[in-house]
Amino acid sequence: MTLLDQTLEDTRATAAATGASATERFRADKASLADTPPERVSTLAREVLEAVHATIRRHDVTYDEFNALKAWLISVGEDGEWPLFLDVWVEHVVEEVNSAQRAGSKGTIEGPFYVPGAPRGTGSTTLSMRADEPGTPLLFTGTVTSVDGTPLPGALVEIWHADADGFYSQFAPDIPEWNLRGAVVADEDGSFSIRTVQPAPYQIPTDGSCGKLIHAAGWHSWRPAHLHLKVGAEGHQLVTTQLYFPGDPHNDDDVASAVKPELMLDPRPAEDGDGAEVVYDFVLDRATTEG
Ligand code: MBD
Ligand code: FE
Repeated sequence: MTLLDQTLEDTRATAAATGASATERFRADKASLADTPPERVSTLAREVLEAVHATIRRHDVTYDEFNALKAWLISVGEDGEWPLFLDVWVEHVVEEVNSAQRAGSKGTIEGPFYVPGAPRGTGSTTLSMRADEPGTPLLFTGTVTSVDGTPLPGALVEIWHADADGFYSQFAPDIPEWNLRGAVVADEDGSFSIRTVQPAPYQIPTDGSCGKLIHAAGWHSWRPAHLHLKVGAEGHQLVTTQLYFPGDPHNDDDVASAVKPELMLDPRPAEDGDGAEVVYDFVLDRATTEG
């Protein structure tokens, strides 16, 4: 590779660069091991392995196929794409079983690109963005209340999303650190207001191991355009969610299976004529008292 190729390469959001950032992020925030009793570890590991064995028997898997799997698993790690793989193809079921008891706002998967500690405003905020940030302006307002209807002043609404080219700051090169990432503290009446731009649909990197699987299986690599949010308040359960835009061709076949009808926005042309505005209210379940 020449120096010029190297430079061109470095300015793109390669699978390996994105994967390395996502892996580092995961290790910093979440990699402490759950204290799982050996009986449960044994049951879960055995059942996963039994499912693999059953698939091999049902389809008479060959040694060539077994070796292709080994090579692919090795490369997922080398590309740093385990966070991507697990969040795209597994997390939605973990979210499903862990939110089944909730009465308040629906959540969905977090995905690999959340970063804690984004700049924060009070009541209303404009997300940090470049002077020439591409995309349709979006005014997003709403309230945060408890399941009994009580407004939750001081609730924290965190938001992060891709830009109008489908890239996330801190996971793609040449984007300012906190671009399109921010948080707002709800007012006395539980209301908040966020100015941003509409994100583009997100494509899983095609040059990495997850992309290779998608290509080999004849699947597609797209997530519909979405806003990510975490909404939390004292004494209440944190909701991690995503909101989607009507009309996106991938709302019905999200590669990450994370769309729910309750998460569809209803944007209208903005009153000031510039872009779109949308209202979405969050309802939080009370924190459970038992651990
Ligand atoms: C994303 O933006 C995302 O939200 C998920 C779940 C996986 C990959 C990229
Ligand atoms: Fe995302």
